[in-house]
Order: sequence, then structure tokens, then C-alpha cells
Amino acid sequence: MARKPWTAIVAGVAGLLVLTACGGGGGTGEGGGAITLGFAQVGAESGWRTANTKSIQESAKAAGIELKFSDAQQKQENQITAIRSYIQQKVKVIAFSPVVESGWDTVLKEAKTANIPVILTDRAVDSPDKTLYKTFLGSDFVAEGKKAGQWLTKEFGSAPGDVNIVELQGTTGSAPANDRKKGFADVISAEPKFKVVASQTGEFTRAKGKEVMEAFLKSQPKIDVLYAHNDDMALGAIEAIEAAGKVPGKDIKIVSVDGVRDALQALADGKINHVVECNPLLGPQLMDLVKKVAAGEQVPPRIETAETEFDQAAAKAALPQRQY
Ligand code: GYE
Repeated sequence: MARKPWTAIVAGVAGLLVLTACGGGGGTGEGGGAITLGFAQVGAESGWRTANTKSIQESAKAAGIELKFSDAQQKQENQITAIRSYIQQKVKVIAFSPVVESGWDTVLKEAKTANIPVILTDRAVDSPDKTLYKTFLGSDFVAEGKKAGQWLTKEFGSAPGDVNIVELQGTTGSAPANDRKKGFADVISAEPKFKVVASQTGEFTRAKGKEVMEAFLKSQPKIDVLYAHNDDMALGAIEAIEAAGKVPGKDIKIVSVDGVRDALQALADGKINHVVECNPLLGPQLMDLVKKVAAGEQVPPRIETAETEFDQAAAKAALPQRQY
């Protein structure tokens, strides 16, 4: 039976609507609308974090996922409030980068009861109940700490006498601070000449890294090495070292973690001696996972990002294309 022209048009438009709803990069929920993702970010404490936020926002847009984004200003209570509001808004998926490792069970149970899947990105939680989240996407921070320790062992392997190390820790209680400290300690403890003479949090920021390094320089008569859990604290510490009339990279050797542009530049300039990479560009992989868990698909329980290390030559080679 031949259709009347207007029915053909309606059918055509309806078909187009269905196509659009299913297309656009596949960022659609079961009901045909865009998937809503509630993302509770740590804050804006470092260059790494800025790059991470940009990656998440850009890739959500590219994937057609509707992103609700909040910044917790490095406070766990703010993150919990944000997660609760995402539950109330009935988002399809929640993802977050936990400020600290402990104290998440209650809010994660609330999400589970509401049937909203949770993805951990970048930082882990220490909850023994692995059913409270679908997967973890991020780095092996213990391995990063080990790499820093291995660099130190090579650099000072044949040096006679004690090697005095000061350590700038990340945010107290956070997975990267705990794990980077542990990985480093595991490696250097094999050699009694390596002495961590001072270790304190610099909260992953430049300002605090500078302030704590100033205190270290006053209280410690001999500092050979600075191990900073991230680049921003190392960059702040460089200012303190220079202000104290010492030469960063020479009088005090520096190893840090992340690999942001400013740190690679300082490495190229000889002010930092080694950088262990931690990759912040998690957005595209996260959006793939969001689509999968929204569709009820199984995902691997842990997905780790590939990372490298930089010496001076590698930093010089990487700088022209470094995005962040
Ligand atoms: O190394 C640091 C940031 O959790 C891996 O957080 C991240 C860390 C990163 O503030 O710069």
C-alpha cells in the first residue's frame, strides 16, 4: 500500500530522530537520551590536575556525554556532597577521583542502593568491598615511587658517605602520596646510606612546596636530594632553593613525578634531574568506560595507564609536542 506523502515525511523524521539518538558517538543511555555523568574532581591544585580536568571535559563533549562537573578544592566533605547531589539528580554514572583513600563506604553504598555505577579515576579508595565501584582507571603510584628510587640508586650508587634526602609528600592520606612514599622507601631502604632526613606534606601545590622547602633548608644542614611527589611542589621548591643561594639540580638534585611542561622545561634547563611520568589524559578511556557501564557491560576491575620517565635528553625531545 502506497503511503501518503505526509506519513512518509513523519516516518522519515521519526527515523532520523531514532538515528540521531543512537548515533553521535554512542553517548546515549538506554532511554535514548544522552548519558549523564557526574564527575567529582579533586580540585585545581596542580598542572597535572588542570590537564586532567581539560581531558575529561573535552572527551565528554566529543563522546556526546552530558557532564556534571564539580571541584572539591581538595576537601573530602565537598566530594561527598557532590556525589550525593549526583545521586539525587539520578545521573546515569558517577566517576570521581577520591581526594583521600579512606572513608568512602557510606556514600558509595548510597550510590549502589540507588543503582548508579561508580568509576574511580586517577586515585583509589582503600575499601575492602570491591563491589562498591565498577573499576579503577589510573596509574600505579607505587611503581612511580620505585622509579624515583631507582633513579636515585643509579645517580648516587658509587657516591661515598650518606645521601641526605628531603621528601615533599602529596596530600596527606591520598593514594599518590601514600604509594609514592612507599615505592620510593621500598627501593632506597636496600642501601643504608640513603637517609630521608625530613618528610612533610606540600599538599601537591607550588606554594606549599616552596614554603616547606624553605623550612627544610633552615632546619637541615646538608641536603643532597629532594624527592617531590609531584612537579608543582618541585617547582615551588626550586624557588626556595634559589632564594637560599643554592643551585637546584646541582647543589641539590631533584626528582619529581608527573611530567608537566614546566617541569620538563626545568629538567631541560638542568634545574630538575629526573621526572617520572604520570599520565593525566584519562578522559577518552574514561568515556569509553562510562558508555560500557551505562550499558551494563562488564569492564576489567583495574585499568592502568602506560607511562614513561624523562631524563634531560628525553625532556628536550618531548617539550615541543607536550600538550600540558
Ligand atoms: O600527581 C598531582 C595531583 O592524583 C596522580 O594529583 C594525581 C596527583 C598528581 O595533584 O600533581
